[in-house]
Amino acid sequence: MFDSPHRRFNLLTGEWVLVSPQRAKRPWLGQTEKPPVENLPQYDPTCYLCPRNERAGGIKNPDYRGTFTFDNDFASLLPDLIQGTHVPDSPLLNVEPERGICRVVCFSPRHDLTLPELEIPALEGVIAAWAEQTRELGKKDFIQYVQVFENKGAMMGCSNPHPHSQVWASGHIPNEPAKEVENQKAYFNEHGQPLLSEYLDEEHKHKERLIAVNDHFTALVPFWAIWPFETLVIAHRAMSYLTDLTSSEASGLADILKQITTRYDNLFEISFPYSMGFHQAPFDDQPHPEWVLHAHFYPPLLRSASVRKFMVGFEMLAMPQRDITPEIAAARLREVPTLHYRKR
Ligand code: H2U
Ligand code: ZN
Repeated sequence: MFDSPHRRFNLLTGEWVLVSPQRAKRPWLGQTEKPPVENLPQYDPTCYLCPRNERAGGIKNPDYRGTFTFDNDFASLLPDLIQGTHVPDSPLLNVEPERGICRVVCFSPRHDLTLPELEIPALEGVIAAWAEQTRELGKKDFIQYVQVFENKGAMMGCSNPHPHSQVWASGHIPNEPAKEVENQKAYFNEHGQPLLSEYLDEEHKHKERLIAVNDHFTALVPFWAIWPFETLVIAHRAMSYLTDLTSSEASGLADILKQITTRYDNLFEISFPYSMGFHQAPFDDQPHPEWVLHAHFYPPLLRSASVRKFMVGFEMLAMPQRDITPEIAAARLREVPTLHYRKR
């Protein structure tokens, strides 16, 4: 069945993806990408994220040693309630004001180290910083959702190789988490168990989509993956927020993040681009027994370091489509060495 065109259902979003395995061998004469720059300096005097350097607006970064978090100087969301937003007098022109807070979390003072190259204690520090931002922003009365994410690589529109992530906290629940709330709630109400816990058990029975497993987390290629090497990192215990992680679970998450990003880099022996982020439950003053903390990795690369997948045409107008099957993608990610190529 997995050799011919079929569609698979994404339990989290309630949407279908078209899989066309027979198409994986088509020739490519289209755009190719430049490989990411290797051999970056440990400190770059022109980088706005390196310690002691100046950012836009003249603020100077401290001489930080671990992680460093600051308010985004070009924030997309602002905390102040602006009175007098122009509201068109028509139900067809629907608009509401949106408030929020945007921050940048630098992973390390080192300009040249990415997640897979950080040692476990440094990764635990990054997870602690994300959890602290979640705690601090999630308790504000005008915040309903805290989105932690990393854009990595120029291909994903990341403006600076200095390892960093972002936190956007917003007054409304954004589209993707909103779909996940709805679908996880519906499943929990019907089955009395969290959707992702049951899905995880199912994947552990089949094993063919698993990439990395430890006591507290599993990384796998989801059955309904859209991006060629998309992965999902799922907590073994149903929890709502990064702040719910025990210290051994946080160490387990650090280990899984290191394993999955190392495998990504080793796949084409480049610093692998992606957008990744955590999906936590909303801060809407309701219990979320349906929620299982998880992270999505969406990498754009398809068959080599220089050929990316474009979400165009049928994908834009109809539905997402992929060529190589999630099972083949998982096998390729399992095949690569576990030691980072730059350490070999
Ligand atoms: P990305 O490259 O991942 O998009 O993130 C960089 C962020 O850093 C971006 O959101 C912010 C940009 O607004 N930034 C500052 O806050 N201060 C600066 O001096 C430059 C960039
Ligand atoms: Zn830097």
